[in-house]
Amino acid sequence: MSKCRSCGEPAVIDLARHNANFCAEHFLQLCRRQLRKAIDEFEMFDENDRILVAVSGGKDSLALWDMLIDEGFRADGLYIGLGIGDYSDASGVVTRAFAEQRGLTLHEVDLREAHGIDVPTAAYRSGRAPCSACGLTKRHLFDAVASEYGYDVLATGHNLDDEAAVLFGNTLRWDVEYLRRQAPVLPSRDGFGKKVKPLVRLTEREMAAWCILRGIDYIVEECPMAIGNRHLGYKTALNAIEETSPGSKASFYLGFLERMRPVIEQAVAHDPAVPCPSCGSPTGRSGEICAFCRLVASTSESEPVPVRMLLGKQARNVFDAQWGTSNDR
Ligand code: Q46
Ligand code: ZN
Ligand code: ZN
Repeated sequence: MSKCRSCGEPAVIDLARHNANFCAEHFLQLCRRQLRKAIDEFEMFDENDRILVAVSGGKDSLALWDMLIDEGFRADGLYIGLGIGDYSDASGVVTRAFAEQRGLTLHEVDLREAHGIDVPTAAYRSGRAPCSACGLTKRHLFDAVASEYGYDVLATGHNLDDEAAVLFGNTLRWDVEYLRRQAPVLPSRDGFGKKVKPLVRLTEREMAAWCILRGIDYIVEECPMAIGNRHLGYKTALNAIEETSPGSKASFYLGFLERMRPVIEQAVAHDPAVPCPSCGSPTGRSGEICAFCRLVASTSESEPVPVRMLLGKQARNVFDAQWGTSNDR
């Protein structure tokens, strides 16, 4: 049996990118160190800040919330009911259970109750890709809730795999504007809090292991809208590279940040923020109604559209196997 690099006791995990094995205690310690390093290196927040963690019920966001509390930070949760069929219902259940078991504060927004829309319906009626409608909705609600309750920082559970996959996609398309803004920290703007990604030095597999070792129940299924999408394809490609060349993913993304940091910081510092005349959220352009308000205005009167209607054949098969075949799902 392999031994822990730090103490020589039996190991519970091998981490090829560190070329080492670890016991539970020293693996958790390594995760805490990587978290701290990201927080300090990018000056994300300190013990005085009030942090709002966007939690989805998945391993990354629950692990992040757990780690921040464990490290003594003041962190509350925000769960958004996106209306993505049974997936959303199940993710709400595990998120609430996590908060209740630990006596933590969880804010909740149900998109349909609060704004009369859900992600599948908004995507279908507006012709937007589901993740695009979802992304702009989440960004809007993160800002709105953080500013309503006066949080200093909004933290999301994006990990190294996520960020490397986004970087890979942006690089394949040479999307310079996105590359210039792919930062683990977006500074606060006009009363809207800072946004941070404290897990950028930790992988998806490490976060799953964190949850298992800490006894955290999380929703294992991916969001059905993600099945077969480009982003997952980029992750698969990077995993294949990582397999033969451990550490490639980290050096690709963290190397990018190291070299591009001055360019990125300058780009995000000068992003314009003009309030939307309808909801007050920051938008890029003066006098224009923001994308979220336009989405609500154009789709809130529509009949709900089931998730299955938005899925391609392959995704529908996976979805049916996970959640059943009823047409109203
Ligand atoms: S929840 Fe939303 Fe993700 Fe589902 S619809 Fe896409 S963006 S995949 S993180
Ligand atoms: Zn050990
Ligand atoms: Zn608006």
